[in-house]
Amino acid sequence: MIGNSGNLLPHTTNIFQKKELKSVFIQIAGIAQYLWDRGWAERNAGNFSINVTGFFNANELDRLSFYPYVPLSKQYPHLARTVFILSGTGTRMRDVANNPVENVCFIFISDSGSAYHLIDENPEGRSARPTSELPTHLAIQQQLLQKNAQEKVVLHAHVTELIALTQLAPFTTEKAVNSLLWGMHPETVLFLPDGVGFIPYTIPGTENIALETLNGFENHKVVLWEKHGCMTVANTLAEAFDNLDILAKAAKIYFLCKSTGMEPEGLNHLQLKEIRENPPADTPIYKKPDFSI
Ligand code: 2HA
Ligand code: ZN
Repeated sequence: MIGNSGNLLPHTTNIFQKKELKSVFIQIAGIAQYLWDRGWAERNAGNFSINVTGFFNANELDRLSFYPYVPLSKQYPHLARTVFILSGTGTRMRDVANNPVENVCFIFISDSGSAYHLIDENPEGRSARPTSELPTHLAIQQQLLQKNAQEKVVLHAHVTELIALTQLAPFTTEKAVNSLLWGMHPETVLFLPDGVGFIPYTIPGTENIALETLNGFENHKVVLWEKHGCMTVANTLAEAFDNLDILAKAAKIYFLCKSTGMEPEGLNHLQLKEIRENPPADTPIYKKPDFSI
């Protein structure tokens, strides 16, 4: 890392205390607590990124380029001059819940998109560094911007129920896992009509998993990482949690049924088609059905 630390924004509010971001920090604390409570974030598991560029004006963005400069191993041209809040590497989700300011970091992507500036002005005196899954987060965030998508949040968690599902050979294809998840509860197809992408086991934290995950997000809002966990994109951290919660519920129903020694019936093709075509009027994020999967 090169460059100065010190307080380089003497006449502006500390970035961690920017009042417009207060509600974002409240949501970070709340969702981190849920992830810990659900057992989906053991030790330092799980991470997230939130594109908060919209909270800054051009002058504020200019000042962020004075902070320590950290080269990236890959260039992200579409992320030039964007600002992200990221969970810190090695931080525990339960600590993020108790003290988000101390356990997240802000980065500002350089003009060329080949480096980031770490906004190391944490008022608690310790600046977290970005999550080990930074390459995947940046790749997905760039894909979202390129698609002009509304989603600003990428969340990774070790959702136990979904990891268990990917340990079972019959569910290690996209078709099989979606068919199972959709069949277990009507709300799965309602809220996740495009289903999930499935990435065969790959080493975490690498450019390779980033690339594979990117492919999965071409057509899905959630991507399962075989035997590891899942990644989701959403407008807010709360909605990102909802996506995982819906899927965990479906997987749990499957395991509960199996624990009786019997096979669940599942919703049939016609029942699923009916839900896709006639969603309840109050379904908040229903989008046009896509029958191509
Ligand atoms: O943040 O979950 O995949 C730690 C992890 C890496
Ligand atoms: Zn993980």
